[in-house]
Amino acid sequence: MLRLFNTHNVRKVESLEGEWEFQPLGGNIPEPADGHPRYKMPVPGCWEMHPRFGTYQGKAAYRRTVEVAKDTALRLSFQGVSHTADVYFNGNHVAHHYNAYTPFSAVIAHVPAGRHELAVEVDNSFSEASALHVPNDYYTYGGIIRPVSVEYVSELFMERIAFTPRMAKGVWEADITVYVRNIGTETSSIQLRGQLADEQLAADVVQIGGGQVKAIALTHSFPDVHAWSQTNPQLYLLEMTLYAEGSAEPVDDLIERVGFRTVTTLNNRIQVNGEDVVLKGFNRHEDHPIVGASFPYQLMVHDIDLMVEAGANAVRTSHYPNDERFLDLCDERGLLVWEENHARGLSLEQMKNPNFERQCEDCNREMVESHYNHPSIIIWAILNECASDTHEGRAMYKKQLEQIRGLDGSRPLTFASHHRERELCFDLADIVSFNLYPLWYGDEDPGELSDQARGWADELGGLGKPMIMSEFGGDGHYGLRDPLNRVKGSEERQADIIGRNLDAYTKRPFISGMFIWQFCDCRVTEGTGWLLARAGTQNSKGIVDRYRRPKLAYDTVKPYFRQPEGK
Ligand code: ADA
Repeated sequence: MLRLFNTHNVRKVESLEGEWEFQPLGGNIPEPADGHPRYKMPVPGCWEMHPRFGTYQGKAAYRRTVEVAKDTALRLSFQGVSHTADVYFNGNHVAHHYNAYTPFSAVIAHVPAGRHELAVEVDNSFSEASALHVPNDYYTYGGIIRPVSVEYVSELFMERIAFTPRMAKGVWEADITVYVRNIGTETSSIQLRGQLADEQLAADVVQIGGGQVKAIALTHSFPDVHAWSQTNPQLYLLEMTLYAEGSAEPVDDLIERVGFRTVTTLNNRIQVNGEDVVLKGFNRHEDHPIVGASFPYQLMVHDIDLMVEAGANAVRTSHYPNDERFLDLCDERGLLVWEENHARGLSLEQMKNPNFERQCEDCNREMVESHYNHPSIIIWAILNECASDTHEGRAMYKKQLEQIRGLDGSRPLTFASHHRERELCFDLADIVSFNLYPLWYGDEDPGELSDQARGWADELGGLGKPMIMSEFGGDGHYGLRDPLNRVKGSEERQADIIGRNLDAYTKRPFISGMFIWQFCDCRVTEGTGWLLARAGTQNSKGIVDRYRRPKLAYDTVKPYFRQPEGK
């Protein structure tokens, strides 16, 4: 399953899900003398699922054939390869991509009918070349972890659609921009037509030069549509079809699924469709003991069902862009999403890695462009707990927030900070967000600390801005029960900590959101130093364990999350 809805009727799309040939390259795993890969590996999947490669970090080659029925141009679409990919088609290098969590594609202009070889060299090792995937409090799996597909495209096709809804004098309108690519050598005249709900859309004839991409914009009113909201997540299919000028025969099509909603931050609060909301939910890593980071649809559903059952109305994609199908589910369920770029806890020294800024800016662009149309995403964020307390770090925060604002002016921006009164970047964001762990990393009272945090925000550039408690919680080792002493690490203590945090935050009107750290326990990098504090090489602050078995804290959450708004 590539998306939770059909994206094409004209363009032929084939999933490349299945068993690919697999061969680790280097490391202490012998390579076959005949050069023929020795193993088979499911795609999508993490190679850590294989009994021989549970801890393998390094390079590996995936290989399969692709049957092409007729002469065509192909677009290879990769939703996520962890963490660096080099793609070869019949031995020719056609794509390079860094970052496990954002999609990329490769277009091959002239492919004759017949059998072709597709090979992907994947690398999940840590090195100077990788500024974002570093030893960390989550695990960098290896493999082609998200879906891959091959699309038959003509010389002219639609790369993407950006849908921006707004309310104008009580009627929903939308700006729709279609990015059309011409991989031919000649200039072509094209026309776009489309429909959404019962409205027919049409753009004027446009010329596109050979090798160019053209953004074709149209604006339309939709008087009869219903808003997307948490309680009524109304979705519509936006179908665009591309024609050569004067022809009735469609050349290409692209179907997006959209929702009409607005997000604002007025008077210290966050609004969806003008209504104040308080975000109550979880930080969720894409991590599971059986599938690693490569989630099948039903396990995504299971996570969302557990979060909604606990009363959550929001989820933070800590600390990277998520699988598009998970976001599709959030669109359908009315779950509000804080999506963020890929970074966790990078020091200024790490931010000075010569690859850091480019890798972040690539991630930001790919995240916003590929996930732009999800109504559930109401906040973009960057650089969790990085060096926003330094002037050099501030320059990078400023540049990235401006980049994202330039890509999308319709959503508020934030970043999660743990720098307290040393924070230098609150003035750059629309929402101020704090990662604080009262009662776990210190014995401060959650209420007093959040009052103090509001003070820091007001003094440091966050005055009048909504405030989110973006992380709080504590370890709770599944099965470690201690009803008498309730020592740190027991389920009882974790429940107590989360309960006291929620009790404080739900009583404070100046808090517009709270995300428990974290939804599920997750595997972390086996390391030294602070990582040694992760018993069992996992972060055990989930309110469910890695197998999604609820801990005592799971029930603690319910009365606070299910509390009616505004109480
Ligand atoms: C930080 C970080 C999280 C996690 C958490 C913890 O706030 O943002 O990713 O590492 O600490 O468990 O201590």
